Amino acid sequence: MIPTFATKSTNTSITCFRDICGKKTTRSRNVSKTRLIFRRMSPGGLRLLCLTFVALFFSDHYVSATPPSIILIVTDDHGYGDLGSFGSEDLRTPNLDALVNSGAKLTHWYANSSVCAPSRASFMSGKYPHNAGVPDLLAPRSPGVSLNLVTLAEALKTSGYRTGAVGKWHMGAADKYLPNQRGFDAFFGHLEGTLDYFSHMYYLPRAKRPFHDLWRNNKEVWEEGSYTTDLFTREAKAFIRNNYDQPFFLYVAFNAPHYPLHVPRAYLERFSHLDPHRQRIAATLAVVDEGVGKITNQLEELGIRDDTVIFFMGDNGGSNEPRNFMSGETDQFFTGSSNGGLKGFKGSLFEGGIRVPACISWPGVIEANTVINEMGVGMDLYPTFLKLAGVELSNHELDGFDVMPMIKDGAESPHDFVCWEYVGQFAIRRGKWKLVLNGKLDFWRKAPEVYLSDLDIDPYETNNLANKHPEVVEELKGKLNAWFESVSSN
Ligand SMILES: [Ca+2]
Repeated sequence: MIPTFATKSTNTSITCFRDICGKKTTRSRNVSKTRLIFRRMSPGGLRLLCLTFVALFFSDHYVSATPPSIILIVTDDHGYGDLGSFGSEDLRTPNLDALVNSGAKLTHWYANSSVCAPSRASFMSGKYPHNAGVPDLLAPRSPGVSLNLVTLAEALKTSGYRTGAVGKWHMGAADKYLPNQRGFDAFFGHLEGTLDYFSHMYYLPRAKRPFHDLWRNNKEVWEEGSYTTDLFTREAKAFIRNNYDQPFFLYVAFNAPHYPLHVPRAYLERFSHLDPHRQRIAATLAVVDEGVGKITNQLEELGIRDDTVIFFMGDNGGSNEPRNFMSGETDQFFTGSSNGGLKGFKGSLFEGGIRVPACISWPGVIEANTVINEMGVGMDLYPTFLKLAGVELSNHELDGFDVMPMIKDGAESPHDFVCWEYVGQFAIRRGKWKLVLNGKLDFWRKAPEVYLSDLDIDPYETNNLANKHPEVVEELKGKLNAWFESVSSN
């Protein structure tokens, strides 16, 4: 039950959502048959024949022959406005912009939470954070995504994919919750939510016992002095080189631009004209951008770019958390992130905390320069990727939907509505309406308790329409309350 704001509940459950828009589509992948034959006959194209037959068996997805490889690139605390292709005029992100322009730019893509761990748990499980067992941030060495769930990596691995994870995990660091235990053949990165970019020590304000946190599979490794973004790019490229002769799923989770925003001086100097906070974000993202360019170039060099789907998204909105808790800085808020004018920051359920830059690129299948303004959310990645892989979705209990019809065929969003809850804040978006209850602007600053916006005419949530449209408030409260009861019961 939603405290304070409860209205009469209904018996609606999240499983009903699927009944509303459980659409299927029939569409063949529009690729060159000659190229596909070549791919299958070339040394690099000796993909698993059994997967080819599996893919052909399922006619209602976009793959006509071999399932594509899938790369999911996630950035950390990346503001909606901190990308050239999403309106930034002072950052330089040519490689990410090229990726966005090569496929579909997703202007209304949401994270399932305004903080790291729940957001990631959702796309790894296909479920709302509460149903994934991770409704809140995870403390060090905590359990994570529920062990009774099949993770996205496990599902793809079962269907023949090689699976790799690089970068920030933060989906459970206790035994049994580690990447290699949750479906990844290979892992290189850190298990907790934040770390020093050069020493790779766990980095949290007032942490009494900092510890080292860099791992290759289940073994601790030491690369002190090497910059994490460069390490993760190196490892992503290596995974691709080692696995490109068969379908693979690679999860690349850059820890940038999460605080403490350490960055090599050479990159800082490129942006010396910006104020110090903005300079930090610009420099940190410049290294990420170069990494994305190197990863896509690796695909090109191996001749598999057209056979690889790349999905990119931020894990939550840009942050105004202090940059460096140990530096003696006294600024209360970091001012370097831009959410492109959206209201609020990381920690908030207003748009700035949950709407994130995102795109999907698949040359030859998704037209370049496509713009999708329909609503999608992180938990949709699970069913979308499984469908691309030729996996039957009816075998999985999911809260998300396959969004390829929305992206490829111009279909409406599969969601009648999407809900959020984060430490007592609640939000729901249904069509143009967005209701936030007990909302905050970040981790600290409160907003009016009941806040209704019409996103069509007011995307920045500047005008509270709660008093003007009480009937809409009550309707959305009812749906939100029913949703929260359904996820809380798990
Ligand atoms: Ca984050």
